[in-house]
Formats: sequence, C-alpha cells, structure tokens
Amino acid sequence: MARSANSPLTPFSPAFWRSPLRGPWLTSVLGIVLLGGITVLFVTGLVSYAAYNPNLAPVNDKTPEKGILGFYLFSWPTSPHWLYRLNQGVHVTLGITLIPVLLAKLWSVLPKLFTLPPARSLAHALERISLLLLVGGALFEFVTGVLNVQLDYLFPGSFYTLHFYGAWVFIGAFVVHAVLKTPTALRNLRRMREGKEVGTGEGTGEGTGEEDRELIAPSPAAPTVSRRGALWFVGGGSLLLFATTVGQNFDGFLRRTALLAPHGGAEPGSGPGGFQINKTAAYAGIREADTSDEAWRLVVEGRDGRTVRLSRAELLDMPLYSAALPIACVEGWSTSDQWWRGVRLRDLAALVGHDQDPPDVLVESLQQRGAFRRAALRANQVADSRSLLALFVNGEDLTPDHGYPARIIVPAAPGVLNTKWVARLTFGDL
Ligand SMILES: Nc1nc2c(c(=O)[nH]1)N[C@H]1C(S)=C(S)[C@@H](COP(=O)(O)O)O[C@H]1N2
Ligand SMILES: [Mo]
Repeated sequence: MARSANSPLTPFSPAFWRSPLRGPWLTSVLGIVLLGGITVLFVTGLVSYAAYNPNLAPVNDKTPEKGILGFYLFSWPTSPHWLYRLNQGVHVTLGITLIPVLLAKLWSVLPKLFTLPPARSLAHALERISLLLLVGGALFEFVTGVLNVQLDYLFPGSFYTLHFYGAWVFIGAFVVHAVLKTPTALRNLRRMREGKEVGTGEGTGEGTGEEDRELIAPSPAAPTVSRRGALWFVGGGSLLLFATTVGQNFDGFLRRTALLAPHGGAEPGSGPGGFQINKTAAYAGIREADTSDEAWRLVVEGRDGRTVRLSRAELLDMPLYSAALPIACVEGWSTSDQWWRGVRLRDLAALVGHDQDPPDVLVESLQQRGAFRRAALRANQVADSRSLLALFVNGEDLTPDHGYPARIIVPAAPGVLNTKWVARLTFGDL
C-alpha cells in the first residue's frame, strides 16, 4: 500500500508497526505457553469454586443464576488435607507468573487490532468478535484476580461472581481460538526446530497463511534485541514474579521472599498464634465484651429444634481432639499445618440429636457484617474426625484475631469456610 509523503502514519497503516520481533515465531511460542498455562488456570479455578460448596446452601452461593455452568460441581472432599492449599497455590501463583506472557502475546498481535477493513466477510467478522471476547476476557480475569489478591476489599462479596462468569465467557472464546490457531502454532514451532525460517514461507513451497504474514512488519526497524532475547526478557519477568509470589504459601524465610504478596513478608506477631491473619477482630467489629467467658455462649441447634447453649468452660469439658491443618485462602496464601485443638463437629451434632450420620451445618459468627460471617459445611465435612470447633491453636488459646473464643477448622477446605468467632451452629439438611 503506497502512502503519500505527507500523510502521517497511523496504527491503521501496516507500516506503522515496525518491530522486527513481531511474527509467527514469537506469537506461536507465547501462544503455546498460554494454551497450557491458561488451561491449568481454568481447571484449578473451577475446582476452587467447587471447594466453596456453592450448591450446598444459599449462604455459600454467590452465583445463584449459574444454571448449567454449575454442571461440574461436586461434593468437596476432606482428604488430602492440603488439597485446597495446593490447588489455590497453583492457581494464583501460575496466574501471576503468566502476566508477562499474556502481555507479550497481546503485544505481538497488536497490529491485528487495527486491521482495516474491520471485517472482510461474515466469517472474518465472527473471528474478530471472538478475539475481542478472548482478549477482553483474558484481561478481565487477570485484572480481577490480581485485584482480589492485592486489595480484597475492592469486591465485597462480588469477586466470585465476576471471576466465575468472566472465566466462562473467556473460555468459550479461548476454545474457539485454540482450535483455530493451535495447528498453525505447532507447525511454526516444528519448522523453527528444523531450523527453517517461519512466517516468510521462504524457499519451502509450504504455504504460510496470509494472517501469518500479517504479523510481520512490512518495513521493519533495525532490531535492538534478538527474538530469543525478547523471550528471555518475558521469561525473566515471569521468573521474577514467580520468585516474589510463591513464598506466600510457606512460612518463615520463604514467606519473607514473597515481596509482592500482601500475605508475604513477616508473620504478624510471634508466639503460638503468630501466623497470617485474613481479617482482624477489630476489622470484623468483634468486641471483647462479647467474647468474654461471661458473655459468650455457643448456641447449637439440631434435630426437631433441640437447642443447647454452651459456655467455653462446658466445651472444654467435652472430649478434645487435635488436628494438624493449614489455613488456605482463595487469595493464594496459605500457612503450613497448624496444631488445632477443640471439639469435634460430629460430637456437637450428637449433642443435639444427630448421633449417627451427622448432617450439614450452618455456621454463624458473632460478626455482624461482611460476606464471610456465615458459611455452610457439608455432611462429609462435619463427619470427618479432624473437623473441629477449635479452641486452641499451637498449644494456646486462640488469639482474638484467629477467632477466639472458637473457630471452625475443616481439612482441605478453603479458608473462607473456616469461620472465626463462632456464635451458632445449626445442624440439619440444608
Ligand atoms: N467471621 C469470619 N470468619 C472468617 C473470615 C471473616 O472475614 N469473618 N475470613 C475467612 C477467610 S477468607 C480466611 S482465609 C480465614 C483466615 O483465617 P486466619 O485469619 O485465622 O488466618 O478465616 C476465615 N474466617
Ligand atoms: Mo480467605
């Protein structure tokens, strides 16, 4: 396309894009990395959502309109006890690590955004609309995910809804895109390994698609970095993000390496309760007057409305059990196993008429406001002998921030189901 000397170049002219790095080679390598990585993000994301037991009770369900999108939901197991910790650690760490790859991939195909005419045919128009959903969906998922990890108060209660529906919109476009593009990307990679130039079709007679050539700058500027150098740059960025994030899943020195994670750095305070806190007692509006031995009573309700009220002293008179379990938050931070001690949930169910086969339970906190003040646990979680109403952690009373006088701890469950400052348990089919 000829250009008159005095018309300024705009992004709509192919000649505007001058980087010699753009081309099928870079786009294919980045695309294949994202194909694998995003598939893992999608699966761990769906699994994480299932772990909340959204189908169990309305209090757990942030997406009551999901319809068939909930087809895959299953009863979350209690073993292995680190299941949610692993799943969510992978989801968040991998998501953050892939940010440079995603940005580089979008950069590599940026000229296509400006292709004119907007649509050459109906098929081309549909492809471009699916690309819009793909790029928009990817940015939306990465941005909402990062914001939730960094500033979880930004989406009071609505993060799950946004991230869940966003994931389905994105994955629809992603599947269409992957089916259309994977053969090209693999062919390009194969040719690259054979040492052939990709994208130019030079000396091969093998066709290179028109869209492949579209990526190559018609009048490239002189290179400032090789294509391999560019890949090292992207990979280095990913490595840096990985190295400054992954530590939030461990304790001690490793957590201190998690410079970019809000739950990295030093553990809050020393002593037995000195591990990460999600919301403090002060933040949750828990008053000391309500947690004192005189004031606090646990209300347990069960079969046919049978109800008991227990002081902390009465709970201490029940058989106490121990369990070594982590706290694992949706935000991708977790603790190693802590040593909890308290009353088994199944024993509390037995107190109110559910001697055999304990049912589901609705747990309510002293906390008056906030999305996480109530949660439902499924019968399989109540039945597990490691599921406790914990009174102690690491050999001492719970600290106020970790839920004194009593909190829930359930193996393999996401942190959000481990309700702190418990005031009421209602056993029964939910
Ligand atoms: N009442 C109440 N319980 C709660 C929460 C809350 O905000 N209110 N946050 C939950 C979340 S999201 C997590 S990750 C864990 C964190 O437990 P910790 O602060 O003891 O580490 O508590 C859970 N229990
Ligand atoms: Mo959490």
